[in-house]
Amino acid sequence: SSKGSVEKEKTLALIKPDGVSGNYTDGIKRMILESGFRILRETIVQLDEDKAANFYAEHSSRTFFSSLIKYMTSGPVLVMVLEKENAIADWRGLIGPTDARKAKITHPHSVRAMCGLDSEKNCVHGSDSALSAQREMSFFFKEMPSDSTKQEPREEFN
Ligand code: RTP
Ligand code: MG
Repeated sequence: SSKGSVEKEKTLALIKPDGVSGNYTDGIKRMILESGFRILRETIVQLDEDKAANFYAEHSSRTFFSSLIKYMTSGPVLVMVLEKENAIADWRGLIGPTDARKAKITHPHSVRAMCGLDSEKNCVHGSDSALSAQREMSFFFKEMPSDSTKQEPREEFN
């Protein structure tokens, strides 16, 4: 607004089964909070094959798809909604490149450098666009506003 409100953006973050079982949850949350995100929602979920396949439907024709589904259903995941300005791109930046081996070299302070193993077992997920963030937040949190990843604070709080 004219009184200088900041439009905050939301994104979906997910700690994959290797991140949860490897006890990286607290370290990842610390990185999230130290980077200025608020954690608005969180829940632990055990994905079944149908839910994992739906979540990663965009990759259904890829050679790695069945391996990805096996990985994502191998144990519980921790799902979070993060909020800050530029949350979608900033969370993708904080997690680093898909291949954790590459992350350890090129982005040594990234989440995937800390807890990932390779191009599949990379310990975290982040929405890659506003459309994905909207879809993924309502996939896990049915009461999330489905129209936008942005949220204006109420005028009286500005
Ligand atoms: P994510 O969706 O999980 O945040 O990861 P991303 O955008 O960095 O990578 P994406 O291309 O969307 O791939 C989704 C997940 O599939 C697994 N993968 N395995 N074996 C492989 O070559 C391969 N490539 C991708 C990873 O777990 C990746 O995060
Ligand atoms: Mg992706």
